[in-house]
Amino acid sequence: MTPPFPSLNLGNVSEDHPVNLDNILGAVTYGNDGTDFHPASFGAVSIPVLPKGGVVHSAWFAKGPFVSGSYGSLQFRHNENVLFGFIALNEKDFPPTGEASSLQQVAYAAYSSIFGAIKTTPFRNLVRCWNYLPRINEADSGMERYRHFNIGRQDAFIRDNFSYLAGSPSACALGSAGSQLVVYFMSSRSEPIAVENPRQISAYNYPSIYGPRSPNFSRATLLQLPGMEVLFISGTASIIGHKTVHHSDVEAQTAETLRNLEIVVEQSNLKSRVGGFTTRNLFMKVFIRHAKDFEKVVSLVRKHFGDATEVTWLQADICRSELLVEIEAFGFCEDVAS
Ligand code: 3EB
Repeated sequence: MTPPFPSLNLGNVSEDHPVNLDNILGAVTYGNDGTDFHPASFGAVSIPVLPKGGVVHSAWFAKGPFVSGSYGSLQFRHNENVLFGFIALNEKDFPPTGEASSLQQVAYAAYSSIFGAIKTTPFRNLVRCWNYLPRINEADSGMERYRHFNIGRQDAFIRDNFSYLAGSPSACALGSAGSQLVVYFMSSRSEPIAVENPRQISAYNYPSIYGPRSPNFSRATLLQLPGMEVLFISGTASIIGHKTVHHSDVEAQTAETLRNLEIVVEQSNLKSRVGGFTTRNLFMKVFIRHAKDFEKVVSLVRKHFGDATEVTWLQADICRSELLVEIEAFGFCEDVAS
């Protein structure tokens, strides 16, 4: 599926089919083998590809000319409208102190770098963040590591004066292998519009039973680009209100997740200029906790969306131990007036 709108597009590229690097804003390599890079790839996310392993280079296509830059170890590349950035930090470089765990510190450092970097550019609106952290559901000093991550992330937003409540970027947070926190992101010159899901309490308002600091993300963000509007849907799961529903039932969780996706697209259309987003032409990443559930999830997702939706299937831990599936999506619609 190739949308006819040129400003921004997502797709998987392979080394077998060399693509014009002049058309790629940035790419990230998913898969087991961190050695297999595409020349456009900024780095690796250590998450297995389903069903057969291998690697997927997930690329953002955009119109050049591009300008590349760095800020400490953070790498970025931008055109006139959007900036793509990538940072990977090693927890071992942040020994725990009495105040903060390694993961809390590394999350704070990664986000401080992101804010520092985008403040040196005109792309100061954080639109979308992708977070990958090792051993996401493991406990550290009696608290789940994901919750340590949430403290460091929110601290950085507060310190750098970025909105951590309404107006937060869309995001996802998954478990990965290795010892690095990997965060990549998109930021923009113009301000995105945040979208929430009325079936769910906004994540930034989750009660403290999910940790001392709420995760700061919006359910989706909308961005106007020349000739098109784009939609970044956050990791979406089987959550109603603030509660996980359908414990231990991957099919019911998948069905609930699909309903949540439908609602987020509906809500996005209410806030969009054109209102032409549909769930029939999304680019999705589906994260499945247990590889054994692959067939069940594929069959429900395919039944729901048909074949127009381009899906990358990945196996990952999800940020609540009872969640078995999470789906994120990118959508687009033509906007001739912009
Ligand atoms: C949820 O809805 C599931 O911490 O950035 C989804 C998307 C989830 C993003 C994040 C977490 C994040 O709460 C988890």
